[in-house]
Amino acid sequence: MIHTKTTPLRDSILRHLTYSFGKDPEHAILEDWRMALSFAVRDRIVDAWFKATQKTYETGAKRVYYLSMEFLIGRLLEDGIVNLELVDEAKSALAEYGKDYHEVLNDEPDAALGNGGLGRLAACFLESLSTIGCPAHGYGIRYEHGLFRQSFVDGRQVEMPEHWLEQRHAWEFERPEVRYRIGFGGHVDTRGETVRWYPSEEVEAEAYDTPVVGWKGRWANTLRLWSGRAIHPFDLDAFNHGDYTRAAAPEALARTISRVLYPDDTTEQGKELRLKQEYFLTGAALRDILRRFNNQFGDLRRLPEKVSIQLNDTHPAIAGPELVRILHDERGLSFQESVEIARGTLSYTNHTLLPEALETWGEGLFGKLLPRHLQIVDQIDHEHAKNFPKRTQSMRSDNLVKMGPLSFVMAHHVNGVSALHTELMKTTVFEELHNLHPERIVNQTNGVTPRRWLLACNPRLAGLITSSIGEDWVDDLGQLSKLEPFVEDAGWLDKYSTIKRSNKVELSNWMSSAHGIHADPDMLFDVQIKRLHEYKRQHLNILETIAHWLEIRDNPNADWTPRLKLFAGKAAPGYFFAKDIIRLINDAAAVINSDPMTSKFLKIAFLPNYNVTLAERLVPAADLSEQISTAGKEASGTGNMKFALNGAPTVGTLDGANVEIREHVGAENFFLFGMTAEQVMERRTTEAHARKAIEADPRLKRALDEIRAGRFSPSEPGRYEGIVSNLEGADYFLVCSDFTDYWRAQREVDASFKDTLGWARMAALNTARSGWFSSDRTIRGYMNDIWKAESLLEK
Ligand code: 475
Repeated sequence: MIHTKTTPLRDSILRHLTYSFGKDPEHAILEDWRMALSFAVRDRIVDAWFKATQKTYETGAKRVYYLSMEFLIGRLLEDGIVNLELVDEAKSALAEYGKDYHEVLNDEPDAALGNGGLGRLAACFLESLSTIGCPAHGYGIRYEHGLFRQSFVDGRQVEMPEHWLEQRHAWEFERPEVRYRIGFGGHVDTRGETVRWYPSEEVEAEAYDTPVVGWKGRWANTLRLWSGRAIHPFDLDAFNHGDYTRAAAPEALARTISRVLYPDDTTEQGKELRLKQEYFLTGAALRDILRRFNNQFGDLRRLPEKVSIQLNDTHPAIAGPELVRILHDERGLSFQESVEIARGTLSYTNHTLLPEALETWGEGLFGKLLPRHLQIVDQIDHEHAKNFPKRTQSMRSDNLVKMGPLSFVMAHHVNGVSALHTELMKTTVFEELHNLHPERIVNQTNGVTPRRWLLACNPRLAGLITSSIGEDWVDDLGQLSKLEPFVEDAGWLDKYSTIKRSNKVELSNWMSSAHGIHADPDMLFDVQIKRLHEYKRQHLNILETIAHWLEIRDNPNADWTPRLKLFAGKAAPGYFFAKDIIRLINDAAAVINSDPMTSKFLKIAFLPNYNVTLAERLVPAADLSEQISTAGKEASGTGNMKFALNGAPTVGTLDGANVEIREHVGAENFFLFGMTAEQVMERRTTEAHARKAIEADPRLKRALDEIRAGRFSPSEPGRYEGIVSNLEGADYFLVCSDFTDYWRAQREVDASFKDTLGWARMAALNTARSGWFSSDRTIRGYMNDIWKAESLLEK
């Protein structure tokens, strides 16, 4: 083995620039430098990767497989540099060549192979699995186009295709030798006991591997993404007949499967191509898992002992019937035993209770694409009904295949992602199944990786923490509690606030150069960044902002706390209500930002194209974290954790992990408002709840009246009639009912922010008490309670 660790980074960069990219320093463009640095870092990751793989084979340890349709990994270069502790060396090496470290890092495209929370969680989990040294693979799809790029035209969201592979990508290894055939359609042949599926269409899944390195490079796991290709890529006969379109058709068709990520977050569309993608991922992953298992252990009865497969939501739920099909139809085990082995191997995470997110497939479509799987689902359901004759809920009713109940029945554990969400699962969607299988549901509250979400994105704060308590917090985040005594030291608090202020200056400079948005770093930076959704209630935020603006205008000489309202987030292209909310925020920003009477006190900015990289800029600079979903709707949230960790107190409802954040940081360091999940359910049954709330609060009424009158859309006064009448009418997400208390909480924020020292103390306590929200803690929870897997670093 070549010992790259002993080669200085600067030599390795130059070697790659020369021999991997054929450039000398004089002619290298920025991308060449970025690639050369990436390859130099990658060499060292590969060393760790080989060692980890070898140890996994040697010990015969259990392996964990995380199946997910999304991995929102973002950029990888800084992650690698930080985890290998190469920051200083990389900076000085580039400086020797006259290159700026940050400029080189900024050249990397952001890999947006996910929509939001679920995909980003999968990425944090991969990093934590490597930090902990748990042998694991992530399996996903190598989408050619990730989540669309968002821009605004006249305040409206416009979507453009994203093309992260257009620039050179440094991190993946193509594995042309790792290919599997994935079939669709066709017919099922039954001869006595022998059942065989003969698909009518086949595509090939080809593997691409990305190593994922953990803290200090002690371990590295693999993210294996599948790309679609044709088995016979080129129809020579068609070509010879001059039909060039038909000649290229097989290739185009097969590639369509991994062409694009569906941009719908928490809404289910029931599209044929989506089901194909789900089976493509799952089928390829299972073949790969079984091949590896076979080589090492052989006896399929040992599968649950050596393999744990986690299903990230129901998207890969076809794994249940597919595993049964392979074990029973192809390997000859009894149906019963096949089901038991599959269940011993599979576990399922639920990420949302929203009814529109629960996946179902029409049996016609499902049976057309996966005829054998439909039979197997029916049989699984039938056996389950036999064991539980009183059962009323089925995975096969209303001519549908219901992936939630299927996942539940085929998993040995089912988990929610925050304490509240897990309890609600037991009393809502999975009530009956939970009563039949009371041991199955467990909780694993989400977490975030402190390497990316503190050490890398907030180096100033990370530096202060390390100089105060040492560096062990980086992979043992609970140690942040050692900061508590410092919080009583005014000198230390001053350092803490100076850091926040520097982060705000840095963000302001970037906003001004990248977007021409000028922000005063002395304002309170109030941040709401997440997907646009009615349940997340960005419209509650903008309504309060408008009401506040009107009040400032009534009394422009009062001592208002200056605030910058920052928004970012994408709306699903077909979610018109959410797109209207974006436009309303942009329209309100245009009017309010140009009001000379209020501009000292209030500004609004909606930053376009929210992604992981933008979050890394915003989180360290935030003063206030907006987590204002209707209680009972946000399964967990993970942005909420990133903000608390980086010293932005929350204004929020008792929803998802907010509940646990408040318990950890202390009620006095959290701005709570709004109804509880129970009160929400109760309030929905109250007649005309919205009208009553509006009548009771003149501020709310005035804000709604101004929107309706076209104050923010003078050229088209009726533009927001849809939003206003929704809020006055059904208001399913109870924006009006929670408005008054939200307003009160925001005025409490204003008052608290004026007390500079008190605010710094509150922010610092948020940091000191957020140690529990590390994804390392979450992954250890999965390892102990669900996977029964071990770390190979502690052996
Ligand atoms: C929750 N995405 C957050 C986060 O657990 C939670 C659904 C269907 C298709 C594509 N994407 C989805 C989600 O359901 C999702 O992102 N859910 C989120 O998972 C991690 O913190 O509360 O909304």
